[in-house]
Amino acid sequence: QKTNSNQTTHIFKSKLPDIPINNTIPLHTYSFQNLPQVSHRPCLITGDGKTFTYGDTHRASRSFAMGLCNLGIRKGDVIMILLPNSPEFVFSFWAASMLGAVSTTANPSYTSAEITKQLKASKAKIIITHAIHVHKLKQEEETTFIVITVDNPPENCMSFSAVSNMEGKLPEVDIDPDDMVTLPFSSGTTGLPKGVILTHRSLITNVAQTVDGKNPNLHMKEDDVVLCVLPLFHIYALHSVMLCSMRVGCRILLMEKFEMRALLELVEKHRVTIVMAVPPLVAALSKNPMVEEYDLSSIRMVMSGGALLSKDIEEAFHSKLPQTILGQALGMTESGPVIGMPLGFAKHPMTTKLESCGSLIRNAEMKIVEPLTGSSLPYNTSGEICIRGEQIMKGYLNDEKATAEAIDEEGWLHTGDIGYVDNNDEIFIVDRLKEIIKFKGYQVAPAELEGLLRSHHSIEDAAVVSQKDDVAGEVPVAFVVRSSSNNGNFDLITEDAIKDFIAKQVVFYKRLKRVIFINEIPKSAIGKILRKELKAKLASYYHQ
Ligand code: 4UW
Repeated sequence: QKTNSNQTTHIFKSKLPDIPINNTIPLHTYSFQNLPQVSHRPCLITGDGKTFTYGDTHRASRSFAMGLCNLGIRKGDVIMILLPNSPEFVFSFWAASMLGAVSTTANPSYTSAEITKQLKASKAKIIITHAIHVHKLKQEEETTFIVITVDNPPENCMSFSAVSNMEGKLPEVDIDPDDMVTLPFSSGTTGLPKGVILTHRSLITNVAQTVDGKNPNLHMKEDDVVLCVLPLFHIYALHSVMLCSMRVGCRILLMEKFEMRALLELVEKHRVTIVMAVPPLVAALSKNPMVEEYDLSSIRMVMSGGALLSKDIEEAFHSKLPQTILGQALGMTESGPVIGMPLGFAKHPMTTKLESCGSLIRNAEMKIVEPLTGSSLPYNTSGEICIRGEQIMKGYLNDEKATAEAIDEEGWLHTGDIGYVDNNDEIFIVDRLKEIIKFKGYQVAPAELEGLLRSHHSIEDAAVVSQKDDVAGEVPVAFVVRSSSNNGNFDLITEDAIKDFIAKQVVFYKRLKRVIFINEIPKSAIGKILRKELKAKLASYYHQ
C-alpha cells in the first residue's frame, strides 16, 4: 500500500515473487531461445496429421521472411494474416517479427467491408490468405497490397510456397524493444475497433509472466500437447497457445475450425494435455453426451477465458472430468493480454475458488478504482480493474485520444471491467463498465453496429446493447428509432429488414438477435447513450 497526503492507494501484486525478464531482445529471439534443444521436437501438428518440428518451423519462418523481404517488406511495414489456424499462420507471424515488421491478424470470415476497414487503418502491404477470400480484398486508392495465398493462387496473387522459395538473405535489422510486432484490433472500452500496438517488449513480458521462472503461473511442460482450436487471429490463442507453447517447447495441435467430434477424436488420438477454451467449449466438454465416447484422461488442464464462465458449467465440468484442473484466466487485448491467471495452474499449485478469474500475474501491479472518483479501493470492494506493467499495449494506432483515455498519466490501463480482489488475492469479475459485447469470447463493438444502423435512410437513431444468451453468453440487440417520412409518419421498416441489412455487412457473430423500436434513444446531457437504461428496458421485457 502507498499512502500520500490525502488518500491511500491499494496496489495489488501477485502472490508469486517477481522474476527477472529479459525483454529487450526481439520476440522471435526470445521465443526460439531454446531452439538448439528443441529443434527436433514437434512444434506444430495439423488436424490432418502433418508435423513441423521446431527446426522446421524456424526454417519455414525464415524462408518466408526472405520472400517477404524480396517483395519489399521492411522494418515497420505491416502484413495482414487473414488465415484460420494453420502452419502458415505461424510462419507468417514469425517472418514478420524477424524482419522487424508487424502482423495484423484478422478473422478470415470477415466481410469485405470489415477487412477493408482494417486494411486501411493498418496500411498492410501484404495479405496472406486462402483463395476463397481473395474476392473480398478490394484494391482502393488508399490501399495497395500484394496477395499471397496458401493454396492455389488465383490471378494476380502469389503462392505462399513460391514466396518461401525465393532466393535471398535475411537482412540485419535493428529491432528496438518498443517496436510494434503485432497489431490486433479491439474496440477497448468504447467506440470502433482500433489497432492495438503490442511491442516485442510487451509480448515477451507477458509470456514470461505466464510461463517463465522457477514456479511459472501457468505450468506448461515440454511434453505437453496443447489444443489450438481457438482462432490464432484473436489475442487469447496467439498469446496463450502459440507464444506460450513455443516458449516452453511443447506441441501445438492446430484445428482449423471447431467441430466437437473432430475435437474429441484429436484429443484422444494425440493425448492432448492442455485445452485453451472459451466458455461454450467448456460447456460442451461438461455436457455434450459425445464426450462419453472418448478417452479424455490425458487432459490435465482446461483454461477458460474471453468471457465469463458460469458457476453451473464449472460445477458440471468438475463432476465430468474430475482429474482435470479447470481455471479461468482474465485477458484483454490491450493488456498484453493476460491480467489474471489461476494459481491452480502454477508449478506449485494453490487452491482457487469457483468463479474466480485467476490471480494477478507477476511483474505487474493492479488497482481497483471507484469509477466516478478514481479513488483506489481495498480488498473485497468492487470497482474498475486497472493494470500497470511493461506488458500492456503501447497505445492505439494513430489514436492519441483513445490511448489517453485508456492509459492514464501514471501508466494504468483502465480495463472497463468491474471486479474485486478477495482475501485470497483472487480476481472476481462482477460487471462491465465498457460497451463491448462478448459473443462466445468474440468482440462485438456496439459503436460499429450503431454506425451501420444510422447509415440506413429509414433509421434516425440507434443503440446496441448486449442481451444474455444461453449459448453465446451475450448477443447484440438493437434499439432503433425509425426516421419520419415527409408526411410525418414513421417509416415502417421491419425488424427483419434491419437484421438483413446488418447481416450482409458483418461477420456472423455481429448479427442482431433482436430489434426493438423505440421513440428516442436515451442520452446524457453530453449525448452519450445511456446503455444501462436500455439494458434495464431490455430486462423488463422479459419480466412482463
Ligand atoms: N471472465 C470474464 C473472463 C474474461 C472476461 C476476458 O477480446 P478481448 O480484448 O481479449 C480477451 C482475451 C482473453 C484472454 C487472453 C489471454 C489468456 O490467457 C486468456 O486466458 C483465458 C484470455 O478476451 O476482450 C477483453 C474482455 O473480455 C472479457 C473482459 O471484459 C475483458 O476486458 N473477458 N476474459 N475470464 N470476462
